[in-house]
Amino acid sequence: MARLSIARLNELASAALQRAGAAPEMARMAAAALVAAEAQGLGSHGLARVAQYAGHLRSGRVDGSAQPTVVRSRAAACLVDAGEGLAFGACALAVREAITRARAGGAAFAGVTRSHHFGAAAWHLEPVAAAGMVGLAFGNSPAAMPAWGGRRAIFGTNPIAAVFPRRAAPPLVIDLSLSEVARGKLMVAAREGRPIPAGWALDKEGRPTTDPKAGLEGLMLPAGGLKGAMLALMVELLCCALTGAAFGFEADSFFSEAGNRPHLGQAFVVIDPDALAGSEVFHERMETLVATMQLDPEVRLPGQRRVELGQQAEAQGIEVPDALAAQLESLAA
Ligand code: NDP
Ligand code: PYC
Repeated sequence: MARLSIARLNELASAALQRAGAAPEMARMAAAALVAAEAQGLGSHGLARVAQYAGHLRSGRVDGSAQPTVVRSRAAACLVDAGEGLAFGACALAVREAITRARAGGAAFAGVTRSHHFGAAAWHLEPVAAAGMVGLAFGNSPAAMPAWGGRRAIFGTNPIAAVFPRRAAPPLVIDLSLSEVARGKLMVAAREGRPIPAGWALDKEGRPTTDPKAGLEGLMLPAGGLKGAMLALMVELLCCALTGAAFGFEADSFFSEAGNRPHLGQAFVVIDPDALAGSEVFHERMETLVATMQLDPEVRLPGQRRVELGQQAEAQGIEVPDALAAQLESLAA
């Protein structure tokens, strides 16, 4: 294992993406998101994605010079075109727009179209919590799960996230894929030669498997069965029907360098508590629920683990497997 500082990892990831063709700002924003995910213990959406994004930039699946722009706009809603670039600049623009519009109108929806992988969904909501507002994020991804009852991959693993700000504590952050786990966890298990628990995936013949490579060739299982499949359907419609983006089944897998420009969609909702019961009431209600949950010492708050790991990584750097560190160095060199 190599221990590298956050600053060094940002330099390496950003250099690797620029070398593959990303404009400096696009590379910087993607690197910051991937390094933060790694720091917060989300290896499935962290440094391992640098090589994947670099491959997509090199093969033309991503336009490294794309400039996200607002292409449609009304008071409480807008649409951002990511221009086939990496997703992070487009999502940041959408979230900034949604915060401004929610401050004026109480709530806002911002969609993103012609986009790519947006990493860990909750990353995009940090500015929402910092602005004292509630945020929701949704994203679709290349098909990996069947519609309920089917055998063919139609929906992505389609993450959803929510942030709820707190006055004297880090926000509550809920962030999950609608498959039993993120597909990236199979990618990490395959790289480390570890089996996966039964119940995460089926092989390409439709049999339950504990082999991550077989699972990557097969299907992911929806979180909680029928209910995860219904939520994944809802995310496809929110992110694509409203924005014009491509459905999961229209996007080629991210796990191969070759393929189409995925044209995925993302959606963000921002709500200002002041427009409803008001901030005082919102914070009183939040703290009452949190305190009640914490009466049980075995309960931990979602998001807490990420904050603790992130602070530890800031202070001590991150341990990166030698092979991954060598891959980053070579992509950046
Ligand atoms: P997990 O199953 O690891 O976690 C899901 C949620 O449950 C998190 O909010 C987590 O909080 C919380 N949680 C887990 N255990 C506990 C516990 N014991 N007590 C309280 N809360 C708990 O997530 P997934 O594998 O489903 O997803 C991982 C990441 O992958 C997410 O960031 C997601 O956005 C991303 N993803 C991105 C995709 C894309 O296309 N861009 C596709 C799929 C996933 P905590 O973080 O604090 O552990
Ligand atoms: O981790 O589920 C996942 C995922 C889907 C697309 C890219 N990553």
